[in-house]
This record gives sequence, structure tokens and C-alpha cells, in this order.
Amino acid sequence: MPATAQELTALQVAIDAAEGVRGTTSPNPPVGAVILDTDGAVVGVGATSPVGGPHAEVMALRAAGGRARGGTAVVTLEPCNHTGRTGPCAVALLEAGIARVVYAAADPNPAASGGAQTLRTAGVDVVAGVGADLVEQGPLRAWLHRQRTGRAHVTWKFAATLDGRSAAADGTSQWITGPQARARVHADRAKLDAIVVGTGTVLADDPWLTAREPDGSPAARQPLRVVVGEREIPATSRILDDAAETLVLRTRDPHEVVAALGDRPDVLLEGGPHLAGAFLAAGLVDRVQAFLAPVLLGAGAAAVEDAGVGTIARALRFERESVEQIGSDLLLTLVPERDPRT
Ligand code: AOF
Ligand code: ZN
Repeated sequence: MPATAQELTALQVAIDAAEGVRGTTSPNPPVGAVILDTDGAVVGVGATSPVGGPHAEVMALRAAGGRARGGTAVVTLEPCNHTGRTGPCAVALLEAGIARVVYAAADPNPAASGGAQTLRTAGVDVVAGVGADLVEQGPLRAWLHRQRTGRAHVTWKFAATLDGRSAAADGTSQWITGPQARARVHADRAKLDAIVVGTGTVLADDPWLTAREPDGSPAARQPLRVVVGEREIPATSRILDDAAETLVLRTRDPHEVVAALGDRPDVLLEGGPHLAGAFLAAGLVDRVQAFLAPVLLGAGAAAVEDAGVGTIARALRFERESVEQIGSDLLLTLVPERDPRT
């Protein structure tokens, strides 16, 4: 039987639970799970614990207790089949008497995959791939990318005017976008693993690069701040304070930057224009978040420079993933256009 309306609603609850722990589970994926009783009512919600702790299914089963028996588990990732730092979730679901499992993305980790088969063999009704796009573009995006490619997922974020500029002629850039867009950036930052900027941006703007609450206070969790480039930055730079960890990399090679980030799969590249150009030219931008403000400057630095494009045939082209209106600004989320020859 395909997924029911109740199960689709439960999947959205599971996605929200996964989003709630995004950034706290590395190197494990942020997974969400919901247990429905035999009537289809939600009796347990869980999400992956920090590494070494119980997986999402176990958290949701604990919340559900005996009401899980004969019920359904709705999970964003195929339940694991292995004893790693914790026991196999497929077995935990069987022991709890779950009769049906609906999940979104298959687990590509060869050490953990196979849970669906274990469940089916034991007589559980398993439905795979439900809402896979939502999960693969959502909470599991960076982790799946890392599993498939072996490297971190890089989002290049910039704010620009209608004429593609990120600063005025005199270098001032605060603020191009409105308060809602800036609040969104801070809410997103707290869930990231790392934020990367060039030394030029540190010298020009002295950014703090912390995630802040709406009242301006630092968020509980802070991504790693990464400064890359060969220029010296002053010891008094705000990015070197103790509000969050900071890594200074003396390189401008995007490949070295990505390699140095190891077990931090969800990386945000914040600029400036030359660093963004280098990442684009190296093919290391996996997603673009363009905040476009209804503002014109007519002069001033572009959001990106030197992306290795000399002629229109070599233009970097993107596909739209979403368009959102945030206050008076637009947020375009784009992914590199797939090469039709591949
Ligand atoms: C699930 N539910 O919530 C998560 C899963 O070392 P361990 O035991 O923590 O296992 C890590 C692997 O388990 C991880 O690489 C991924 O394949 C899977 N993660 N599986 O059933 C979860 N976080
Ligand atoms: Zn598991």
C-alpha cells in the first residue's frame, strides 16, 4: 500500500525533527522518525542524538513505549542494519512490534544499509522513497553529498543588488538586504558545520561570523569560522575572538579548503568575490543561495569575480531549486546545471 495521508503528514513532522538537530549530529546524519499507532495517531517523535547516542528510531520508540506495537514508523532515512556506535534500528523496530515502515532516502553507507531488507524478511511492510526529494534537498543534503562524493557540501551565499553588486563604490555594504533576510541568514548559520571567508573580506568588513538570536545574542551552537588566504589579518579581527572556534588556512586553493574541513560536511562560503570565483572555477560550489535586494548601486564591487569564464559558451549555468520572497528581498536557491552530455 502506498503512503497514506497520515504518513505523509508524519514524514513532514520527521523532517522538522531532523531539521531541529541539523548541525549537532556530525559525522552522523540528522534523521527524524515518527511512530504512528494502529489508528495512525502520532505516539512518538525522535531525532538523531549527538554522535554515540541513540538514533532517531530509538528515540521515537522510547517516546511511544508500548503504543508502537502493530504501528508504523515513518523515517527520513532507511533504518540502519548494523551495530556501529549503537545497535541496529531495524532490529529495534522489529522488537517493538512495528508492522510497517515508511522511509524517504536509502542509506548509501555500505556499513549501515540493508535495514529495509531485514525488515521485509521479517514480514514488515516497507515503503521506500516516500518524499525522498524533500529529504535529499533538506536535512540529509550535506551528509548524502559527503557519502556520495567523499567531500563536504559547499553552499555559496551572497547578497547583491539588482545590478549584481555586493558593495557600493566606497566599499560600504551594510545593508543591502532587509532585516528579514538577515534574520534568515542567522537562523541558518546555527545549523552549519563551517563558514568560510577570504582574508580580503576580513580586512574589508571585519565580520564576526557568529550565529545570532533575533535579539543579537550568540546562538547556543556556533559553526567553525574559517578564514582562507595568504594575507595577514590583524590579531584584533572580530573573527579571532572566542565567541566561536576559528581556523585560519594559509591557502587560496578551494580544494585544500574543502579537504581541510574533514568531518564538517555542511559548509557555507560567504565570500568575497575572488574566493567565490575560485570555488566556482574549481567546480566546488554545490548550491547557490542568492539574496537579491530591490536596490541599485550602479557602481561598486560585484558579488563574484574571476570565475574562469571568458566567453558566453563557458558561462556557469544553474537550475532553480526554489524561489522565496523574504521581506522585500528574493532568495534564489540554485544548483549547477547538469551537463546534458553526462
Ligand atoms: C538510522 N537512524 O538516526 C541515523 C542513522 O555509528 P552509528 O551507530 O551511530 O551509525 C552511524 C551510521 O548509521 C551512519 O553512517 C548512517 O549510515 C546511519 N545513521 N541511521 O537508522 C539514524 N543517524
Ligand atoms: Zn540506526
